[in-house]
Amino acid sequence: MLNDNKWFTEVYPKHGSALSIEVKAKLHEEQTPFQKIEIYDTEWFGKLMVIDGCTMVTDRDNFLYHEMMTHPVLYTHPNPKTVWVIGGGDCGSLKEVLKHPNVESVVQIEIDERVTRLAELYFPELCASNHDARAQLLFIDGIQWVKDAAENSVDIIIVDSTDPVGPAEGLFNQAFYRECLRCLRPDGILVQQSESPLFHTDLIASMHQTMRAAGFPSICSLFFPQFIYPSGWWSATMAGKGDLNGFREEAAQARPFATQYYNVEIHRAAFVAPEFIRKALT
Ligand code: AG3
Repeated sequence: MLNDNKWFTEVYPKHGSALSIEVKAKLHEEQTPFQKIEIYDTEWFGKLMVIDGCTMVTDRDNFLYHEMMTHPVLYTHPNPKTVWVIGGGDCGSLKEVLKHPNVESVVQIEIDERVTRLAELYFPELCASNHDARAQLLFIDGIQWVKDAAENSVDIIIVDSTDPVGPAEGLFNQAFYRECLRCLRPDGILVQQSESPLFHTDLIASMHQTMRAAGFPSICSLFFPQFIYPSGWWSATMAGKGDLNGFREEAAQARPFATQYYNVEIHRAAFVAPEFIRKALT
């Protein structure tokens, strides 16, 4: 059995399973007005951030999630210039978006400033682009931000949130999607982390329904591995104001930056839905 002092464990009570990561030490723990944040140093994954008992990022494997939350949507949109990241306080998505030279401005709207301050301390690599002149970091409620924003004011909205409970719950409903649709310009795309295809199939199906009901004409999900999240397999769901068929393959092939996971073939393959997901979506 695992010695509790040496392992961080996230238990998935509804799915009769758990994930353990061997840790060297707990480096930090605090309760913010929004949530409990813990930072660990691990044996193999580098630093680990945990929020309310749920794994968020490690040095070792965050590239999978952050590349797949950003590059597929940025190479699907015909000409993305302005991007909002809702949540994303560790700044990993922000950093990937800023790799795109044609992007002119990125606003990150994170409700809990402590996530970003701790990321700056413990995950400096993820925060390496925080001072890019195109980046703006706000610490306010993303739901309110979208409500207050002008219509037709953004090309891409990336919702990089925690699970759909607690502070993130209001990011998964029709009212929020309607506001996003209103803020997006004509070719605009919303992309949102949408949990595990295996454990949360119903959530993915209900997101598709709710996005459609909110008025988005095209919706599709993409899939990628993520060891530290429940089931080790994760997804993101895109909702387009226009169609989502415009993969700018040549631009993706000629991307002027390095990636560890994303490439043209991964992009195409990621959108292939397994049979049980197709069924759940019909
Ligand atoms: N956002 C998705 C976290 C969901 C993890 N869920 C869990 N461990 N139960 C992560 C933020 C990365 N920028």
